[in-house]
Amino acid sequence: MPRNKTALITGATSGIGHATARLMAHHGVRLIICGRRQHRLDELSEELKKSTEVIALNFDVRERDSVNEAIQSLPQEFEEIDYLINNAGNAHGLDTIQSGSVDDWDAMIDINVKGLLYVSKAVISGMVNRQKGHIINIGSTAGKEVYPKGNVYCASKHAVDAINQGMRLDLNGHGIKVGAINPGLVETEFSEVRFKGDVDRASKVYQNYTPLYPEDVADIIWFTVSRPPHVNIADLTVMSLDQASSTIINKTV
Ligand code: NDP
Ligand code: 8X3
Repeated sequence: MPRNKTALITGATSGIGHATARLMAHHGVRLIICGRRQHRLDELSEELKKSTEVIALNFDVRERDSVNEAIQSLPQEFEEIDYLINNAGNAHGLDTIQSGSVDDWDAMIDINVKGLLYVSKAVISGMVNRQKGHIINIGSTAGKEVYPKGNVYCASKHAVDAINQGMRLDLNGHGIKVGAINPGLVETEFSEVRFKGDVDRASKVYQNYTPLYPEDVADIIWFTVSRPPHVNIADLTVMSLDQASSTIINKTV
């Protein structure tokens, strides 16, 4: 009997990654859930173990050695990763280029760009050896356009867009699907992180219109991995009905 598919999801402790882990568990996918908040990894593992096999890996995607050690520590039965969901990431701050914090810039480049590369590097070699796999890079509408005060976050997501294209070119002919999903505004902990724990300010980002919810993006990720073997969703942008661009949102007030 063929074994169930195995997915490695970064940023599974919250938002889009958390919803994706739940949906994949529902479909019987074996899961490697990743994040830094151990209590969240423990809670999610307990929940998902009722429907599938789960391993939790605690590492910071910025730490190249930790990334490699964590992925190399996987038991044999989890070594063959079919789906890599490169989702971990955040915005840090919303400031003009002249007032932005260099620490915030470092965080966004180190996590959203370099972290994604470190995890990909650790997983792609096995995919190339097996000549199969599927990588989904979570980009953003911020990787397709630039909005005021979005400067470095937008740059990091434009980098994800370029990396997604580059991966697809280089992995062509190796049986590995590569595609990006670029959501607009999704109500998660994203804005709480961007505004450094200011919950009031964060909640206002999603008020007076209907944003996307993490489950909406999880559904699309599932659609993407469940296409026939010859179909690769290369690049998909999704916004809520109320959003037309990063700055045009149909708000009631
Ligand atoms: P959340 O803040 O809810 O989730 C972010 C996840 O990333 C958490 O699980 C967090 O886990 C993980 N993470 C953050 N930093 C690190 C790190 N240094 N090392 C390891 N894991 C890390 O946000 P979303 O679910 O919204 O974001 C997920 C992805 O979707 C991001 O790439 C984001 O840019 C993208 N996106 C979000 C949109 C939105 O409007 N929400 C729209 C478009 C794209 P932990 O803290 O436990 O490490
Ligand atoms: C997250 C969406 O518009 O806040 O990538 O940058 S936005």
